[in-house]
Amino acid sequence: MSESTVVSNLPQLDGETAVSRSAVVPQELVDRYACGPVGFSGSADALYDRHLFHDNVVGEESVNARLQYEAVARTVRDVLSQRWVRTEQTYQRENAKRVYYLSMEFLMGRALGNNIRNLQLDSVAGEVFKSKNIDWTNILEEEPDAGLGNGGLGRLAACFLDSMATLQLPAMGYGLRYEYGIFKQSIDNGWQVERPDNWLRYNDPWEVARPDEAIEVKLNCSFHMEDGRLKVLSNEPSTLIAIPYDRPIVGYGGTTVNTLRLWAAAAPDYFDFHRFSKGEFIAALADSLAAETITRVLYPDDSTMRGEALRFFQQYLLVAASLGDLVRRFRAANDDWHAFPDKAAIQLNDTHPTLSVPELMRILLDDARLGWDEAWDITQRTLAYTNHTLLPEALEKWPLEWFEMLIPRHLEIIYEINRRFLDSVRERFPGDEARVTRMSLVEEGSTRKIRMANLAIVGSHSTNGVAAIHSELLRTKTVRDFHDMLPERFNNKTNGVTQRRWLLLCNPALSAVITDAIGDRWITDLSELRKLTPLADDAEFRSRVRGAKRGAKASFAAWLRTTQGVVVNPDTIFDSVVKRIHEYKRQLLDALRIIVLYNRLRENPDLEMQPRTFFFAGKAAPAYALAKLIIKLVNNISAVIDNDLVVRGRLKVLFLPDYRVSLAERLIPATEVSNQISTAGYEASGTGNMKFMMNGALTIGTRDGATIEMAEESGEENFFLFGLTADQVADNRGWYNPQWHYENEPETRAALDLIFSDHFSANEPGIFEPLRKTLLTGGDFYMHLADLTSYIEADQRLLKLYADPDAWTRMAILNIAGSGKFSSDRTIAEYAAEIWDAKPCPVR
Ligand code: 26W
Repeated sequence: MSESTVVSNLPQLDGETAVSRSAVVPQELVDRYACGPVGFSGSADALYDRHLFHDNVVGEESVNARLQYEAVARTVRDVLSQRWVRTEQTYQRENAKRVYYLSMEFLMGRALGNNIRNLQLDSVAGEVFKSKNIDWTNILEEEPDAGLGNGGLGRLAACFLDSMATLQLPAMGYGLRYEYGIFKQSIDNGWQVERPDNWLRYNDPWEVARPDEAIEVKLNCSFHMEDGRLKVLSNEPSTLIAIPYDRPIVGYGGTTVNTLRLWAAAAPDYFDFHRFSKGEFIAALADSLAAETITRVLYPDDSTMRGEALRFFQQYLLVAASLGDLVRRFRAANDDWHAFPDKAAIQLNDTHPTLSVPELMRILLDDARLGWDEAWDITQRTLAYTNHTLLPEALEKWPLEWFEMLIPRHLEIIYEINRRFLDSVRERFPGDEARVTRMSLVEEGSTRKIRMANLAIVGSHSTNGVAAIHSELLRTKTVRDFHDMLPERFNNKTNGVTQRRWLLLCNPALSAVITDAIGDRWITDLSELRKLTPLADDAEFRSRVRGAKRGAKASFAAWLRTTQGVVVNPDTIFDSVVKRIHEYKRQLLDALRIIVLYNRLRENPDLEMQPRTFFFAGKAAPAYALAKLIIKLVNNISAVIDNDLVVRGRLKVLFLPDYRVSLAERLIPATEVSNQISTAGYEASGTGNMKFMMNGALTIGTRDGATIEMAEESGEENFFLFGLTADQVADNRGWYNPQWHYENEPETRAALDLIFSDHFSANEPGIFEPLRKTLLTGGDFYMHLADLTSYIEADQRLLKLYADPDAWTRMAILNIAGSGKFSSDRTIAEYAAEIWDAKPCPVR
């Protein structure tokens, strides 16, 4: 293949041509190594070969799929590397206002397919694969998912990076380079088993270490290892080093390549110098392990805030390193500190990076030597906070003593912020000391704590929820006192997902059907999908959409058979619930629905019922015993149904282990029924719901999170909504009695009795007893039983529609057509305009 093929597939930048790129290098060297310092001047084949044999110093006999993957990825990185450099050069030259997205989690998934697609290198890559006899699908499988996140919040951050690059915003993600991402889940005898996710075992071809840009982080304590555990010595100040590892974020079209900068903790070279000189050379070096421990592993909890000091250190490291880095960048181009809010917008992804408030104040007070009022004004105008959960148990509160031990200066600053803030509360609400206590940044009690959400709201100019109902509940319930006082700070930004990964990349067949019908502008403007509305009545188009869905089901079934030896029938209805396992998300409600259907078939084997396959997938926090029991229940139901001759072939339940981005990319296109069944008022937004919708699944769900807005967009008549509303849930709390449903609803009772009779646990009697407390005697906090009957009713309506393929597909098309609002491009455009005041800065 010629070099011009490769180069011409990328949009040319001004003054940049294939010739001028290669002209920089003497032709002799180009010929010998076939790679130049600017762009690349050799053919892609040659680049690939060079990486394949030279990077890992191997001969032909050692080549395997992993090495091929690495070589392909490095070749792609060569292609984008100079655009990446150029992107940063442009931002610097223009001194553009930057957006910094601070997040403890980035659930990126795989990069190779996405980068090739966004660079529009598909055809070039195809040629290389052909000429090198590479099996493309195998190669993609070699890339481990970058699983640096738990679930929705981390995946949202990843979608946002894609949208910010595509919208050409001068944006950067800051996170931590965990050596171990979210644990790998396997299932043993129905139970979840966790294994470490050693995703960096092999060289990661995407990351670029930049030790020369390391940041020193000063602490008021030091660390060392004792019996394999991290020990803290207070009042012994020390320094940690944060080393940045950059990953490219390729915008669609390949012009903008932004950066995700992940920090790894390390000990400085002079770490524990006295111990070196006292002759304890080896011991001191061994203790440098202690420093590296800080970014060793992602905390796998997304439900409860656990008081882990190491997590607090992680948060401080992220904040201190990122702010140190971005302030250095600001200072390199600006003399006047007052310009800071015009040059930087910092978004806090949940409260996890809230230490940014005192850290930025410290920088402005102690380093810049500004007065308090100026520093405070700059801090507030720069920072903005997104809340992602209404669950009180997930709201972060950190013990005051940890601040004292690690960052006493920050505590001093927080006290002063609080003093001034509470004065203003008293001024506004004289005599209302109860309110003052509620709003204080400090929670009194046996262990005093800092309330991170309060600190984030007070220290920023914007607080947003992630769907309309969620933002409303924030304002009226969760942080109502703050809204009373500072209403102008509150706003909503309904979540979205990137259609590049969640439609274009993961569902090529449906993408082609859509593009054939309305052109490809939807790839960067998802509202274009509205043009599909009239086609819902076009029989030819319906049949194409049906064909794409059928194809995706067949490929998913084939993949399950070859990779896990599981057989599912693509002629059954594919029905999915995939998300973290949590009581409020109510996977248990889905299990009860299935048991009701199962009972109907057992009672009346001649009953007509379309055959169905129910997919469950999701991880439970390792310490969340009930969530793990729910996984066990689903697996046991699955096994019992498989062995029951009456229902075999009509109902099948499958728990897919190790739910992750790359599994979602296969399952979502194949799904026909999307379950979004959280207790109304508890799911902040949901984003899986949107991915299913744009892939032509119909939603059966509650009026919660963004599902409400999805139904608004497509019309409620095209949704299967059921259950209590958030208001009804709140109003019924006082007198709700699950026992009533058990006593008065025969099918509810039969379903529960079947569980408690050990029908699904014949060899493990009694294991599901804890569910009795959850669902019956303990009050059923998430109101499963209140919604079960209406869930079944909605399900029956859905089955009736499925029996009419034309009517079903028509509705699916109307759903796709209504999904345009749920692009993260729309969400990011709103953040940029309404929170960040950030403008595109095209790379030149
Ligand atoms: C204390 C540990 C911890 C860690 C993560 C607590 C809470 C979290 C996250 C806030 C949980 C999360 O991922 N929330 C989800 O955020 C998505 C993106 O906004 C929403 O779509 C989901 O509804 C919300 O549950």
